[in-house]
Formats: sequence, structure tokens, C-alpha cells
Amino acid sequence: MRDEVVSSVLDGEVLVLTINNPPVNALSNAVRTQLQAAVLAARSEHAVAGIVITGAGKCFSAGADIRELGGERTHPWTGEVATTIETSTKPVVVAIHGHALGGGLEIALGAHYRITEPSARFALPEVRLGLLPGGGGTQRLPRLVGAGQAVRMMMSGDSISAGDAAEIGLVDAISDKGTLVDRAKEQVRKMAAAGILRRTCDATALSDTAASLKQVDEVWKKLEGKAKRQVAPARIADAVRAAALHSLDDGLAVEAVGFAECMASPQRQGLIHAFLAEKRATHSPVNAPGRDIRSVAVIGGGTMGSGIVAALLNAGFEVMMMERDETSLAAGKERVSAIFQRSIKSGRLDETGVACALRRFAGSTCYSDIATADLVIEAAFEDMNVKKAIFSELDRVCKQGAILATNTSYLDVNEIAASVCRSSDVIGLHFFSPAHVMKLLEVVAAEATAPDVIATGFELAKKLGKTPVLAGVCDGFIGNRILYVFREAANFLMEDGASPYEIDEALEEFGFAMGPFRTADLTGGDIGWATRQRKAANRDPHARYVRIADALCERGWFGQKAGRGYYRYDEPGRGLCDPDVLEIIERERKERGVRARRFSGQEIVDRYLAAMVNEAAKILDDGIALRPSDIDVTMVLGYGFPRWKGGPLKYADMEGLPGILKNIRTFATDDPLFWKPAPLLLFLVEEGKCFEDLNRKEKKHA
Ligand code: T1G
Repeated sequence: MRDEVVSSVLDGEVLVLTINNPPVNALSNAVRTQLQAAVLAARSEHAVAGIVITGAGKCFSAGADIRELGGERTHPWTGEVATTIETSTKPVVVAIHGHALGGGLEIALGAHYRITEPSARFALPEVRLGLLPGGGGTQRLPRLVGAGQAVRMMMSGDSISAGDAAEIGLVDAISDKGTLVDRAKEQVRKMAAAGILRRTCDATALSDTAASLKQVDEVWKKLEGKAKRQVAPARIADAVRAAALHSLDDGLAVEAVGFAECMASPQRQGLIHAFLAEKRATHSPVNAPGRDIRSVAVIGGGTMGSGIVAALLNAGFEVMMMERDETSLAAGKERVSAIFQRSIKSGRLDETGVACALRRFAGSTCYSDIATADLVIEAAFEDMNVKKAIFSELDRVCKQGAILATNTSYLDVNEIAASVCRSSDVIGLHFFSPAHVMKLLEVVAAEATAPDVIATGFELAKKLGKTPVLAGVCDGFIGNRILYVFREAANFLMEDGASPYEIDEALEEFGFAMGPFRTADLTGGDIGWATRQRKAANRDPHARYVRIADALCERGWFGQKAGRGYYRYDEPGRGLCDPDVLEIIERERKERGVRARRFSGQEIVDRYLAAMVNEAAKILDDGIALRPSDIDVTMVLGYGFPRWKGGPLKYADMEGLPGILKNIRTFATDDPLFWKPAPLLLFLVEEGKCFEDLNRKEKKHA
């Protein structure tokens, strides 16, 4: 007999079925098979008056086993199990703690009564995997809570609390902690004695068909343009409309067709890849526990420093901000306060929570005040001399065992580590702005960094609710190194004939939140200008260099903050195309003897993505990233790569590496230096392999 993943215990006349499939009670085939068999068997067992279904461990169930999705769909499907429960001739009560997500919640929706612990959370997050709830959720949830509430939950994939679930009618009762299963048994006995079966299919929240359809249309109208281009949201809307219009069986048929379409979509492949890639990335790359971190000092109260302070306070740490003088410290503290005020305004935090966080926040201008910090994060000006001076002070005052981290976005962490006696305690923690919002954290391991310091970086990321990605030391680590290259590809396209506006449009149509030129205007052209000037002395004289960005910066056209950059910002919004910029581009082309040509949207995407993929392959060749999917995580979470395409290397696998390499070889005829194919890319194509083949190998930091 397969391992028992659903246990059955008869307590008096109540049969208690417990799902026990660690770590999250995913609905594997074994769980679905054993659960359905137990419910069916109970029908003919006279000793059984009714059934309680609950979960062992930390949650009720996290839904379908995501690792099984994409493979052959085996019976009994989740929806079949939910229907078996709903049509049971004896009352079935589910007792929910932790999470009831996806198929886990759909199982609960098939039950006749739902009771939960106060801390439980509920969601149908399938849309985040490119799917719709395929286990009856699109039909049963609207019948319980109404079309509007149901379609909002399914379109966002967000979870709701037990209190909110009770309020909208998703759950029927909330038990005190520790009495959940007893309360559920009591409920079974009551329903059995009264001969009550409350089938969800009979619930009446959809009784007003016209109102229900209107609610679905209202939610659909508010969706972002991109969501409308995705498959799953549209199919969710169709399925909920069917729930309002048809019987349960007919509605389930519409759901099944929609689910099959989503399963066949490349978006489902991309989104599931993105989910699994993030989980893989968060695994610590070293076999060592991290150090205990309670108090953290942040050097610098600028945009990054204040964002990092807010992230640490939100995660419950004691935080000391250090600045060079009282005026700068006051400004830094004000930035932190402004972040929290915005969180209160948006409803993300309440006054009490903020007051509690700020009680753990202090400031100082004296290094001696951070001597006892467990971790110091330097977030000062991006200048090597400034950083070395700070690390010299930290080396002098910090306690033994303190971890000294730099937030630098591209400077040499090996050089910083070598400047102090305790090099093995030095690490890079590259946060992305705004640091209290962006999920990505590049954990940059210098050659000297100790394994337990790397482990601490990964544990810190998890506590901050961020996704860590291990990076080696090079200019730009993973993300910024790729950013520099695909920005160059965009600049070459611009000089060769495409306007910045056509390039942005093509890439935003591909799915980027913002094209490279709109992004440059947002972040500020002066930053890139300073980088180019920094690199000028060491620039390869044979490397192509486009001067257009410099020409704009020389005029002070730094982007949004200057009122103009590639676009004009005469009024709030996404900016207007600027004929003066096109004139400057024309002039630069003439000076360079470039004969402009037209580029289609596909040609723009092909060049931009080929540059990204080729540089990512070089990063893997150089050992800067552990695996291809870590690069996908970096580009999706940190640089706006469309999540439903999985990331640049997942996209490359799905497009086919031979085609990518063919493009690179074609582009190399004009510029063999920039378009030199990465050795790894050549190897994979020759071997008929893909980047995914490298993801399957478990990798540890050497
Ligand atoms: N399937 C398989 N593994 C899962 C899983 C799942 N559904 N959820 C989590 N894991 C693994 C995860 O990879 C990690 O493993 C470990 O569990 C702990 O996770 C029919 C088709 C549940 C809130 O989208 O939101 O149902 O990487 O580190 O922070 O309509 O995991 O360590 O080896 O995240 O406490 C819908 C996704 C499926 C839930 C727990 N369900 N999971 O968070 O732990 S589609 C989801 C989560 C579906 C039906 C459809 C979170 C969590 P490893 P963790 P956590």
C-alpha cells in the first residue's frame, strides 16, 4: 500500500480524516486517491454518522502539488474529490488551520460546513501560476460569497483572513485555538442528528443573475491592460459568468475547458517556472547555519538606507541608523517616517504597528553606538574610498562576530573585504529600490566571505520577506551586469534607426512594465552618465559606444526629475515623445556615418532578448550565478521581466536556443565584439540541451 497520506480515525460515530503530506499537505495523486476512497467508503459504514477532514502539520492544504502540474493529469482530479465530498450522504465538516489554498480551499468548498482557526488564511492563487481554480472553485466560491467577491479573489490570488472569510460567508465558524477538531466533530454530530446537509451547490449568492454578471464585468473592466492579455484572468471571468448563468455541472464543464486552455498556455509554463525558481533560489547554498541577528545598524539614511531601515523594522529587528551629522540623521529619520506614513495611508500598516516598529528605531552619529550590533549594513555613497573609510571604522569598533555588509550595487566587494582585518565577516547585500518593497536581494559572496555569513544573508532575506539570489563578485553582479548589456543593445538599436519610443513600445508590448528609455528617465540619466564616465578610462577602444545618452545629459535632460529626458514631462504621466530628442539622434547618426534603417517590433525584441540571454550565459560561464533559474528570478523580481514568461533563460528555452544563437551570429556580422556568443550557449546548442537541464543539478556555493 502506498504510504498513508490520509489517516482515518473513528471517534465515536465521527470519522476524522487527516491529510498528512508534509511540508504543506499538497494534493498529490496519493492524497486525492486516499481522500476520495475514504469518503466513498464512509457512505456504507453504518458506524459513521459523518466526517471531519483536517490537515496535519502547519496547514490544511496548499493545494495541488505544483511539481505535478504540467505532467499527466491523473484521476481523481481535485474537482472530482470535491464533488465526492459534496454529494456525500453524510455530513462532511472541514477543520482548517494555517493555509487553505487553491485545491485545498476547493476541497473545503465541497464540504457541508467549514470551521477554522482564527489565524488561518484562504486563497485561490492559481492565477499566479497561469491557471484558474480547476477543482470547482470557480463555481462553488461565487455560490457562497457572490460573483464580485469571488472574481476579485481569483483575479488577484490574494489571501484573506479567517475573519474576512467568515464575514463573506466563505467559512461558517471560527473556533478558539486548540478546539478546532473537537468543534468540528461536535458540528458533525449536530448535523447528523438533524439530518442536515448544506450542499454548496444549493447556496444562493448567485440568485440575481443580472447583478452577478454586472459584478464580473466591473472587475474585468478595472484590470490592468497586461492582465487582459493573459489567458487565466479571462478564463476566470468566463467561468464565473457561467456560474451565474448555468447549473453547477454545466458551469464545471466551462471551468474544465478553461483549465485545459490555461494548462496548454506558455504563460502557465512561465509562471510555474517562476514559482519553482524562487523556491529553489531561497535554499541556502551552504551547509551552515547563519549567525543570530537581532540588532542591525544601517550606515546612511538616504533613499536606500531609509528603505533598508524600514524593511528591517517591519521584520521586527532593532535598528540603529548612523549618519555623519545631525542634519543628515534627521533627514534620514524623516525619510523612514515618511515611508511608514505612506504604509498607513495605503492600509498596509496601522498606527499601532507603526508605533511598535518605531520604538525599535534609534539614530546616532557616533560609531561607538553601533559597537554591539550583530549586523551592519553600509548604504553610503557609491564611491570606493567612502566605503573603505566606513569599513575601516567598522573594523575598529564592531564586536567580534558582527557581520559587515555593503549595499553596493556594483563595486568590488572583494576589495572592500580586503580592506579590513575581518574579511570573512564581509558580504554584499544588494537591495533594490525601494528597499522596503522590492522582493529581490542579491547576496554577494566575496572570495573571503565565511559560509555562515552567506547563510545569514539567506536567513535575513527570508525574515524580510525577500527572495535571495547568490551572486559572485563582478561589475554589476547578476542584475546590473545584464542591465548594462541590454541597455547597450537598446542604444545600438536607437543609433541604427529605431526611435527610443519604438523600442519602449515593442518591449512594453512584449510584457516589460517599462521599456529601457522610459526606465532611464524614471531612474535618472545622471546615474548612468556617471557610470559611463567612471568606465571611460577602461573602455575597450574597439567596443562600440553610442553618445546619444551623453548628449541628453550634457543638456541636463536627466529624465523625470529634470522635466525631460528621452520624453518630455510637461504634465504628469508617462511622458511625451520629444522631437528635439529625435533631432539629436539624427545628428549623432550623421556624425557616426550611420545609415538609419527600420526595425520591426519583433527585431527589437529579438536583439534585446539575445543580448540578455548571451550575457546571462556568460555570467553562468564565469560562475557568478549558481544556476540559470537564479538569473530568471533576478530579472523577474528586480528588472520587470514579465513573470508569465518565466525569465530570460526560461524564455530562451521555450523559444529554442538554436534560434537565439542564430540571431546572435547574424547580429555579430555588424559587431563581432558585442555579439560574441557565450561558450555555454554554444555548448548547450551543440549538445542539444537547454538551460533547464542545468537547473536540475543541485548546486552549492563552492
Ligand atoms: N505544491 C508543491 N510544493 C509546494 C506547494 C505546492 N502547492 N506549496 C509550497 N510548496 C513547497 C515549497 O516549494 C517549499 O518546498 C515548501 O513547500 C515550503 O514552502 C487544482 C491547480 C503554502 C503559503 O499556489 O503559497 O491548487 O522548495 O517555503 O513560506 O485549482 O508555499 O523547500 O522544497 O513557501 O511557509 C495553488 C503555493 C496550487 C500555493 C507556504 N497553491 N505555496 O509558505 O513555505 S495550484 C499555491 C505557497 C492548484 C487547483 C490548482 C506557500 C505557502 P522546498 P514555503 P511558507
